[in-house]
Amino acid sequence: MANNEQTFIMIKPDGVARGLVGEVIKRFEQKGYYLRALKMMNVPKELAEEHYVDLSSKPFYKGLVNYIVSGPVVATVWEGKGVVVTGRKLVGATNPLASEPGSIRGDFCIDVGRNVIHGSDAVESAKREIGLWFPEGLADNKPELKWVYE
Ligand code: RTP
Repeated sequence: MANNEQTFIMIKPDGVARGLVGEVIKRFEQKGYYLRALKMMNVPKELAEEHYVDLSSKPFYKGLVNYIVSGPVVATVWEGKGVVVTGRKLVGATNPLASEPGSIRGDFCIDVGRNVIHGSDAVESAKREIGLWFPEGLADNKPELKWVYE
């Protein structure tokens, strides 16, 4: 398993407004994952639509896009062994009422339409999303992580 696997994690507008940015970053950092990129931004509607294009036929799609563009988000890329699957565990189940306590959604939210955070669901979707949110590319001056891996 590659130590340089990447995932896209976005703190949604409710997470930013509620002051949960530090909490999210803390949880990924304390696990040992490396914060590879981070930016705070207002989301153009076209970007929100493209990010969630697979859900465009769902009844909640319009509301979902409106939610994502409603305020600033924090877009991040995290790197490390198994970060896609383990990142989803740190994030928790889509519906916060079904998310395990100890996960971010399990600890900090209630409604599926205000579930604080997004995490890529597969390595391939992570690649697509990182390309979409960071078209400028990622800095390549990563430090050596010699205390995390054997
Ligand atoms: P995300 O992409 O945000 O990490 O969420 P996910 O993979 O856990 O869930 P997905 O099924 O891809 O849904 C994307 C986002 O759409 C909103 N949603 N609303 N009202 C509803 O029934 C409903 N279902 C999903 C949530 O914000 C969910 O995270």
